[in-house]
Amino acid sequence: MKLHTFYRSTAAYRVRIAASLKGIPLGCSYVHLLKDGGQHNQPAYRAINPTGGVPSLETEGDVITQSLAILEYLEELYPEPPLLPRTPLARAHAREIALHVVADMHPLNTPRVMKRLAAQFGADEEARNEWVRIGIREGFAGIEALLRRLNSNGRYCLGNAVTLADVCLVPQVFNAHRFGVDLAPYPLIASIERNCLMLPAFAAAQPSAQPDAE
Ligand SMILES: N[C@@H](CCC(=O)N[C@@H](CS)C(=O)NCC(=O)O)C(=O)O
Repeated sequence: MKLHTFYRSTAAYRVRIAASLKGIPLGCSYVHLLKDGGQHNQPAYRAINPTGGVPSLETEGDVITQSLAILEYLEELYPEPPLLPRTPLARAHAREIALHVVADMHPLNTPRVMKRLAAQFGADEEARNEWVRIGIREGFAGIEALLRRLNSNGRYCLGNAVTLADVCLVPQVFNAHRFGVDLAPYPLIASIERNCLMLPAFAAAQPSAQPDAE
């Protein structure tokens, strides 16, 4: 399997965490999202992923795009350790937290949105960074409340086993650090991130541990 990745892509980071937890050997191809006008915009990468995002996973002579689809594929192929809990309700909650990040929060802070804010609305770097911070604060306020309501009292989002929820949440916390969001109002999110990063699989998947890190 070959993962097309960029070290600080939070969507690729999700896949790296899952592969690392499950011990799946991945070859990597590095796609720099800023160099050369964005290597993901070059014809060679568009031939792999016509929508132009990372990650993409080459497997079985085919390509899967969308991190959540890749995560579910890896889960089905390598069920151990499971990223989806046993009961339907807990599985729904794992997907619920994951989707708050993947579908609601992350799409607001991709490079293509940053570019559009600058080109169409003249937003300078500080305005764009504040846009990212506001989105993260709003999203994390909601997720923190959900985690409180789930009241799992564990080390991770849903108790004491890592799930899809943690795999998606931790990369978004990386973005929060990157843009200088204060995590004090979100103590559950902050402690879940700390606990996850103590696990070697999470540590190995971090942006700073990637060969293409700058
Ligand atoms: N929903 C997609 C998001 C893919 C995506 O937008 N990835 C970002 C990097 S985190 C990207 O490649 N963006 C390119 C751009 O915005 O131009 C997924 O989960 O895989």
